[in-house]
Amino acid sequence: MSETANPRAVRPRVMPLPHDLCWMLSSLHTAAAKVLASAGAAGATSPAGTPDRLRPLLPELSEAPSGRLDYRIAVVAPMKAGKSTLLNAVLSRELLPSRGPAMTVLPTCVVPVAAESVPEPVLTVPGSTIEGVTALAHRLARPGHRPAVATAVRRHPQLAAAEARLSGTGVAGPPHRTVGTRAIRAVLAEVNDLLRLALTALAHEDVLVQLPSLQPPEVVVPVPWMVTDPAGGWLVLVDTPGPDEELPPGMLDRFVRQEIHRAHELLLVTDATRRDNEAEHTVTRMATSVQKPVFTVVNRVDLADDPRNASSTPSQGSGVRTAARQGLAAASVLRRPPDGERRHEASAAERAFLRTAFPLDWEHHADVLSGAEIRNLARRQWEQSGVPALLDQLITVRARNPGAWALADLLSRIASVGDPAAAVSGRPLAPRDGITVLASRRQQLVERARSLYVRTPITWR
Ligand SMILES: Nc1nc2c(ncn2[C@@H]2O[C@H](COP(=O)(O)OP(=O)(O)O)[C@@H](O)[C@H]2O)c(=O)[nH]1
Ligand SMILES: [Mg+2]
Repeated sequence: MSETANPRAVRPRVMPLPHDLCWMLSSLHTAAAKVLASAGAAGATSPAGTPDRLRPLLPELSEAPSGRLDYRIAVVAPMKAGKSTLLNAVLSRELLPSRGPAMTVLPTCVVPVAAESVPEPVLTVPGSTIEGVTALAHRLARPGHRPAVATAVRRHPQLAAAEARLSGTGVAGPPHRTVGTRAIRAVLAEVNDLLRLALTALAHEDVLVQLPSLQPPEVVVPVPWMVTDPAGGWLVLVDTPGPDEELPPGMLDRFVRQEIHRAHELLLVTDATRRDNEAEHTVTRMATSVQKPVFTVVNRVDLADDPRNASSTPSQGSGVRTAARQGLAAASVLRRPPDGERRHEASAAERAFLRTAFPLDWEHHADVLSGAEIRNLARRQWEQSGVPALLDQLITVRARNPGAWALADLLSRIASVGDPAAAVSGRPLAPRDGITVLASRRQQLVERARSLYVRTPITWR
């Protein structure tokens, strides 16, 4: 794989998990491989179904001894609940495209890192995704498809820019690598608009079959709340499309299901202004049908007419209430501009913030308030937005030690396949039986990890 096709190539190198854990993980992997190798052999005593449950864990188990693991949190929600805006608020910059009409089609991975290690966000689009998107653009540009494209744009005027790019000379896919917030937002918007145009104009063709093979682009983003780079791996936050009211039902569900399946944990965003609707039920069902922790955010509380709606946190797991747009506007003012960032960009952030804080007379406030006063107001709005609570309760603790969180998850999944007590009754296991060895190595790892991460609120099982 070429360097530019590999998103991990731009992640900063991080400290691996402690050496003895890596060594123990290596022997755990060996034990698991032995259980699988002996499965089906005459006299094998594995509990029924063990190989089938263990086999899917083998890729992760073979990766684990490297000591650098991803911990994935998928952000799921009905469309327009504010997923992209909420992630932007967490990142303190307007990085992921967001707007009134539906935007996100392709999931996008975000890897937060310390501001010191990467000066500006870097987007990498995997080679296979570039090829897939370019092929779709070529198909859309064929003269035979023009009427369908024109009809799609009449229905969704926000896709006019995507149509215009098709009629230029030489249809090009997205670049492998893009640096800088604004350029990244533009590339992601172009990719998502093109895919939406393809889904709308070529709905009768096999576009849907191709879509799930597109790999998510990945952005490595410096964030103000990380002082040092993560340890033991990387936190990956995944922005997903919502079940979409502007596309036929179920069209993007496969993307969402795929990301829910790959995630360790889910961040479920609901809309305080539109509770109890079908889209919310669909997403909640998807999220709760898998046995994964769910953290819930009720967003847009600034717009909720009914304070009872605004104050309700859903029944699943823990949660917070947010006003993501307000949080993002405040964070954009508070983020220290990197050296060389032009002054007019800072004042654009201040104007955008004042618009959210004083919708009716923001221009007056822009005239009379000093920069320091605006920052003070932004600080207060940031605190009230609920985004700091989301950072405190869910994100920063995982971002510090993503490897340990991923390890805890892996070990608990192995527990369910490697428990000797689950052996078929009446066939006691010999002490050297593979599954017993696997279970005891797993237990040793749990005990060692528990003592190493005693200050981290991880449940080791
Ligand atoms: N008033 C208000 N608007 C919001 C909030 N969060 C998002 N929005 C707006 O809702 C629209 C859709 O947001 P977006 O993040 O694209 O939603 P997504 O489809 O879930 O990713 C955008 O116009 C956002 O500016 C919020 O907390 N309050
Ligand atoms: Mg979105």
